[in-house]
Amino acid sequence: MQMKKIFIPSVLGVLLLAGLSGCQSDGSGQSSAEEAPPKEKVPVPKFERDSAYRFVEKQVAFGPRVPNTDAHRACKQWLVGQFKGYGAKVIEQDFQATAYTGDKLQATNIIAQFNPEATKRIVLAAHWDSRPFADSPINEERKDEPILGADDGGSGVAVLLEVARQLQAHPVGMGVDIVLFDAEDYGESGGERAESYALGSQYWSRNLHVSGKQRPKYGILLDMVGAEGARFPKEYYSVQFAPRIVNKVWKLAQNMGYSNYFVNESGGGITDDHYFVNTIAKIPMIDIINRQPGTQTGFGEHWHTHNDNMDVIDRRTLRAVGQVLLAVVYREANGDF
Ligand code: AHN
Ligand code: ZN
Repeated sequence: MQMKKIFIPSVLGVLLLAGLSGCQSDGSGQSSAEEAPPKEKVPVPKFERDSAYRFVEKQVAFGPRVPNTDAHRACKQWLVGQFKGYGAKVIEQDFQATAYTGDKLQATNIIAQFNPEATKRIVLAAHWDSRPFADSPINEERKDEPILGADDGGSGVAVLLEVARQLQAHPVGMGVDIVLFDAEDYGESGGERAESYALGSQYWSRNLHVSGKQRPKYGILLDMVGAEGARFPKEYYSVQFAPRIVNKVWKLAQNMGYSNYFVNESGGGITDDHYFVNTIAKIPMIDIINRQPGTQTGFGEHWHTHNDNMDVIDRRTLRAVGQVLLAVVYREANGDF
């Protein structure tokens, strides 16, 4: 395997460098017989949890990002500007969707491409809209008002923004498509109609921004990845559609010391954005999603309530997820994932 020479000087100071010396020659032109063949460790940038935390704060400061509102439009402009600032090619995939309420939603999937020409690609996703109501069955107050969605929406986007910032600082030899789906959370609660959710990912899956050789090999969806004490069991549809990816990501996370978050358990199926990417686009995509066994909803207590604000966000959770994601990306690019 080749070292990427241009990569090394700019990043030496900040990378997790374990094993880099294994690639260096002693000048003799031959390796000693006793030494095991040098196993090259992949340098992975450090995920800055404070930066990710600020990205959650920034989104929440716009107010609820509900389609057809000023906050939604303003946040979109900010997100597009951030990705452009990180050197990504940005596609605003506008679409109109009809919600189960009959509301016509003006919506936009935001796509940030790194190395847009590369044929080896993966996709990282989250939803950037927030829910127009606080209709959790355990919530009694202001049920018809939109939520801030610090965790439900904000956290996944924040992690991906920090990943994008690292992709600019430490260019990677592979294509990465970051896709922020819109209109995920305008769905009917408690209903049988799960397809009332995830309108943006349904649209994207029928109108991919890439085709042919540039289709992503697989994808990773983040949903509610910012709360204190988050637990990520292996979500059922992820295991059905992309078992190898699930198992590799969880094993990697556990080896990195994050087994408190990436628990070795099977979780129930969630009709989340990845469900439609798997079934419509036929791209294997897993979902990293916080499930809490002790609660009535199976999600965090703050889920679809007005408590989904900055108070529930824990930098350590953001970092665990973000650092695992960076490890996946940089290892995959090196053929070591
Ligand atoms: C359903 O409840 C059918 N899907 C949940 C997906 C979701 C909502 N993720 C965050 N908010
Ligand atoms: Zn939600």
